[in-house]
Amino acid sequence: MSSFMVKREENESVQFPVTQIRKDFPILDTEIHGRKLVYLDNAATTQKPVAVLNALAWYYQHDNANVHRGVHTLSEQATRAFEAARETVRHFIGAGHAQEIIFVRSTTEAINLVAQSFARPRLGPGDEILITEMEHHSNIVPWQMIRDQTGATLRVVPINNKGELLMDVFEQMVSSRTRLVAITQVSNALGTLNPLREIIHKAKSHGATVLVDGAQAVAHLPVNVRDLDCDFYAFSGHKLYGPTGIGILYGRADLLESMPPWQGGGDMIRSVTFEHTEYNDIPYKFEAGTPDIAGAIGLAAAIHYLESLNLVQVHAHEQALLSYATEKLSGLPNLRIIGEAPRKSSLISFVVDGIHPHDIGTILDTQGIAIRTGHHCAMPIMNHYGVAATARASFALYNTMEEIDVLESGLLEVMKWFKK
Ligand code: C6P
Repeated sequence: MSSFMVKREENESVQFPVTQIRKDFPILDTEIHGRKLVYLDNAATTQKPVAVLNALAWYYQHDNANVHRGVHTLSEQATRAFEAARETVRHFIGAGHAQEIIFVRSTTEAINLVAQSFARPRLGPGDEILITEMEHHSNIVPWQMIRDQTGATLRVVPINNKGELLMDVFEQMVSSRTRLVAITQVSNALGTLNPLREIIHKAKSHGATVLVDGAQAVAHLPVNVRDLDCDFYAFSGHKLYGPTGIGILYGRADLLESMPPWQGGGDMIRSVTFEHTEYNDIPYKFEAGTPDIAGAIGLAAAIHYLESLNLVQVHAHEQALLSYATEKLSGLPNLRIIGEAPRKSSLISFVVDGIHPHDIGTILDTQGIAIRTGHHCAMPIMNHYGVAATARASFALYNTMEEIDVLESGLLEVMKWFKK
């Protein structure tokens, strides 16, 4: 079954062209240990389509120059392409203005920017930052640093054993003391899709600012930051079929205007004397130094590619993969799925009694199957479930039902191997 029907509306089915799509990703033809690669580590990073590889090569072959600096033609071409990429991102996430899109290195850098530039100057003793038990370390450690730097309190909304946020506890915890709610849209360790609208609405009714970690969401479901009504939204290009080294911070213009820059250097200034520096406008105020120009252009190419496929259909395809994988893996002996929230995005974490996740990952690799094993930079989640690590298969738009069958057989092999 290399392509199959996905339900888009109740009465409408469309063929998701996965066989065709796979041809856009040359790396998927790779053999690993003599077996066809089955790449199921997409939550760590996605593979890149030819459109992205070509955009990078084209930029370096035809347009390469520094941006915002030169009057020469190449610099103007590079600047045009870089700013067009910003506009592509703006449109993709439904932001109101291109100046609300800041190019950063990654989700991690985006969150640290908000921590240091938004939270640090504003927060003090008595103020509270609310995060959740299912956050990635990138959305925990920067807030611990702010807690230590400002005297604010860091509070953590717990989850239940299915991996859902305890919304009643959240409602009790959020108050007029809550200055910031920083929450993931999709958990990278559990797959849980959080009820963001409800959370943002509640947080805002208490006057809190909301940052959404969209690292695991933006490649899998349509995102509109204005519909969500979040204040900040962070994501990484490399989980969205784009290059590594480029990420996005969306921030509401009025908030960005009110925030000091967090790094100084070229491009973020209007004028400099030894006595005084006048900062540039947003977004440049937050983009000190030469940016990852090729990365931004590659990210825009990835977004155009994804938009050409229709994210609603991509989401339906990945949901079909997730339910098929859940059904298959649930049937395997001694395998326990970690994270069984009713609303999940495209990944499945699991443990097998008596077999360390690293052994599962290593043996699957000998069969050409790439999954991730470990704590997934979400150690508090591991603590919640009393495990040191999990194995995780995560899906992308180019994965197929056959690959899930291969994963299932691979896991049966691993289990046989350990019975010997
Ligand atoms: N999760 C994973 O395998 P960076 O490294 O900055 O691109 O993304 C950080 C990050 C932030 N939030 C969430 C929810 C994430 O999943 C990640 C990255 C990878 O799960 C690498 S640990």
